[in-house]
Amino acid sequence: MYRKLLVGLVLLAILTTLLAACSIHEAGGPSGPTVHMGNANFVQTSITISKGQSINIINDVAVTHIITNGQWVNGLAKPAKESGAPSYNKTFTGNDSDTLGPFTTSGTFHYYCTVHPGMKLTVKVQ
Ligand SMILES: [Cu+2]
Repeated sequence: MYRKLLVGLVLLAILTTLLAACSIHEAGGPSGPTVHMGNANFVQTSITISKGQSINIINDVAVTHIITNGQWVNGLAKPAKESGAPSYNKTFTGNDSDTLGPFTTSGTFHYYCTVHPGMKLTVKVQ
């Protein structure tokens, strides 16, 4: 009986410590290049980064975005993966974030949202 209680308390203590560590990390915000998404758009449509960097993709709204390699051309979805582009296929479900990269090859790479026509991001790596 007391043993179970003790185990429970220890587990609770560990959980609390982990949660506290996580919240401290989030309070600092993501470091490095960051791109935000709105209701049907990337807030900034292009970003220039250095070789080896990754991009924090942050979904600021309660909207689903499916981001993958390719772009919109004249209203048509054109899936395509440039040579050297990190493969990406992520479903954002709302108010969430993810990391795109790292980009290890210099060049210009395109990503788009399959849900929202015209929603695309150009990544320039130098
Ligand atoms: Cu979208």
